[in-house]
Amino acid sequence: MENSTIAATATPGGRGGIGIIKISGSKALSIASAIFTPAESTSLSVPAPPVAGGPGPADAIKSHRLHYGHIVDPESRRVLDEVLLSVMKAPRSYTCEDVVEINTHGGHASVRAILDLVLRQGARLAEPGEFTRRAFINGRIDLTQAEAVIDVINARTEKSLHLAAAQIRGTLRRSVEEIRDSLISLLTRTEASIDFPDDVEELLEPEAVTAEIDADVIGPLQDLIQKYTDGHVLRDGLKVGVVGRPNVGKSSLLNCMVQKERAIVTELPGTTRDTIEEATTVDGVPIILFDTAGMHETVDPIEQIGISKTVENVNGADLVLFVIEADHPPTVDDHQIYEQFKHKPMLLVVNKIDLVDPEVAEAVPTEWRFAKSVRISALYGRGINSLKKEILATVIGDNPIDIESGIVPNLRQKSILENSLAAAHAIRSEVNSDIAMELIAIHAQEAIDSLGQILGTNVKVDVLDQIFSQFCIGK
Ligand SMILES: Nc1nc2c(ncn2[C@@H]2O[C@H](COP(=O)(O)OP(=O)(O)OP(=O)(O)O)[C@@H](O)[C@H]2O)c(=O)[nH]1
Ligand SMILES: [Mg+2]
Repeated sequence: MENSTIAATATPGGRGGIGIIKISGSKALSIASAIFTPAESTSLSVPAPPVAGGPGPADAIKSHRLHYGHIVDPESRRVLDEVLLSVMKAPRSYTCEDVVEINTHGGHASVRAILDLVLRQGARLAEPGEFTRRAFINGRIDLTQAEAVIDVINARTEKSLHLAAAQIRGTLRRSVEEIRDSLISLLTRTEASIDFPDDVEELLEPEAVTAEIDADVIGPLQDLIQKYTDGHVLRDGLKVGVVGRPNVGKSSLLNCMVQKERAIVTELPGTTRDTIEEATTVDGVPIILFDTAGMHETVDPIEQIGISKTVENVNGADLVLFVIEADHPPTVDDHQIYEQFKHKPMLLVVNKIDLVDPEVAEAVPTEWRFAKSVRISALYGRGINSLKKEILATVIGDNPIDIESGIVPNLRQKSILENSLAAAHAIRSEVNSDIAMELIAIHAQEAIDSLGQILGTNVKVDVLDQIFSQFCIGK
């Protein structure tokens, strides 16, 4: 266990109904005793035994209760605020350490003053994610569950929340543990056959072992990797870049999709100079839309910077919406934009259909290849629902995301799963090629160690630093 006692504000800064200051560590109870005055003398403590050297007031604080009273600065005797204080003694707490939470009136000054007082009493300010990191270090949760805490905090839709909540309950952990157990069993038998070569036939009969690796290791690993591909957009959001010539209606489309006047729209070409990002939700899937500077040949240095930013941002998107005008045949600039992004999944969005005869289909160059083309009027909000449907269909396909299983690995976990899969394939080919048992053992150990990095059993400190730095302070 860590020795230092940490403290932080657990609620967002600014004005609010309540603000919560969280303290965790061996001094949490004594700090609480020093600064909290219960409204009734009996509410914080049971009477302390009068034995010299016996337990002090902190030991006598009742756990898993809410205590009503005031925070009083012990030096100045000044009352800082009226509060509710909750106490959760180790190990039955979030961090498995003594935890105290002070519920104060939300407001910058009150929360700040109490946190300062707590720090003056010997706590130190918590690092981002340090409470959750302690829950992990102290063995209450594994690393998949710790990472799911970030996902819960970041969840933008009910579906994303459902996935994160399932992962906190340990769905991914259980799948990974099952695969690891199979590998451990294989490793044990491999090591036994190294020690007792006469029993190899019986311990590692190639056909049976191959079938076993396929069913218990390779299949489940492939399944988990596929689940990332199918479902990561629910957690990470779908990045959709809107590109096109100046004035085709990209900003109008963004505004229409997010239903607010987010980007400036004018009849002047070159209105949008910078990439504008806005989030929305389609059918429970978070979508992050990027409106971009109109692309064309230009000598204007500001526009040129905007255009190179467009290319950079849109290259990182999951899907490109290429907007053209229904009332203009494609221009040289349109062709160049198509060439620039044709390597990406792309939808053609024909805008301004209100300006053309609905019976006449616009000319689209035959060499242009798109997942689909959708006709819209961003000005009048026509075709937007079909466009939303096509966005999801293009990226997710016809199969709805299986959120019931509750398992979608994140990018870190997925690349570890891929390493484990490579090691599992290596075991499979060794088993079938009569090569030394030692090599099978090495690959099995490799796969076991990889999976341990998902669970956090053998993960490096810098990886942990990187994971927990994504948290907010106070979690
Ligand atoms: N008639 C019609 N006009 C539209 C439609 N969509 C956009 N416009 C108009 O087209 C003009 C340009 O719209 P914007 O949304 O600013 O175009 P943009 O592609 O963002 O332009 P830049 O930022 O300059 O690259 C504005 O006058 C819009 O009102 C549409 O569906 N129909
Ligand atoms: Mg614009």
